Amino acid sequence: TTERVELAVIGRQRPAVIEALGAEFTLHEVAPGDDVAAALGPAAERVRGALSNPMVGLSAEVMEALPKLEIVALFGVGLERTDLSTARERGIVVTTTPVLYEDVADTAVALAMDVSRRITSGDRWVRAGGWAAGGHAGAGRRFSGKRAGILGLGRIGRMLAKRLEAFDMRIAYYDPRPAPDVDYPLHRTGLELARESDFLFLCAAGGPGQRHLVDADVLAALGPEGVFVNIARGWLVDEAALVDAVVSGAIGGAGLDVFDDEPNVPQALVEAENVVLTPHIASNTVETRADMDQCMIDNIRSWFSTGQATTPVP
Ligand code: 8YV
Repeated sequence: TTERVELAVIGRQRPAVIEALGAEFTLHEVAPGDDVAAALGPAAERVRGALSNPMVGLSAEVMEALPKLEIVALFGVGLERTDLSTARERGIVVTTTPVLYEDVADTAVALAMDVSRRITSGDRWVRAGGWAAGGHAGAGRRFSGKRAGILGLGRIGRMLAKRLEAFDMRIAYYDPRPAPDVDYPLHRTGLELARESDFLFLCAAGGPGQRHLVDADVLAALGPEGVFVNIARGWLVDEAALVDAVVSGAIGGAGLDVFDDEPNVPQALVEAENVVLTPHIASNTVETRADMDQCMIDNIRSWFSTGQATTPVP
């Protein structure tokens, strides 16, 4: 009999992934927050693959606890909690699911338009009976034709730009690595970009040193008519400064899919009328989740049958 390859399942994974891989591999599920080495016991010595997600990732400590680890498959694209340098040293392959960019870009458009045209706010008002009571809905601000600033012109930023072009927006960007193949004006800093934007979209992947990339100064530069959208990561923003900016009117509004301490959202944001809040759903469509499932399954299967992953991090 051939021994089955053993995999550690870190954090919650989708049933379709568990079912498909469980038919071919021996899975050891580790509950979120549990010590991986302790939870796996002697199996830690045998585990050759790990499944995780970007918000949990795979730390150097966990890699250390898994001496035979060959591959880490992440359900998503964020790499900030996975120790890439340890993985590189050990020759561990890290894979992501690079199939979600369109949905995330769509969500950025939806949030920006929702805030500026007061869609969710209007919905609340209709449901609360404000319209039937004979009131007048307050005016929003135009979305089309405005100046869009994209902070981080990676794959999400580029797909967002393409969508915003259809709304006749004037697009500019800031990225520490300038993109030679685009015509959009590049600003030297995020602050400068914010100053020249009506809508500021945070699309940065976020590496070391990017914490609070968007701070009080950037928000002040965006200004009282400006709208800030975040579909990247909460920790890239000084959330206390964002709360201040929204409450004081230093910015016009914000559309936020990600937060510093998910699932906790600051109460001041919950109470703010000029803010739209979504629960980290930018990539959460039936179609994309199914593609992400398949991507993860393909990477693991392919690695253990051919020695090649399908979507490794370069
Ligand atoms: C997912 C994400 O919602 O890809 C990422 O980095 O943050 C999102 O796509 C998340 O990874 C689900 O675990």
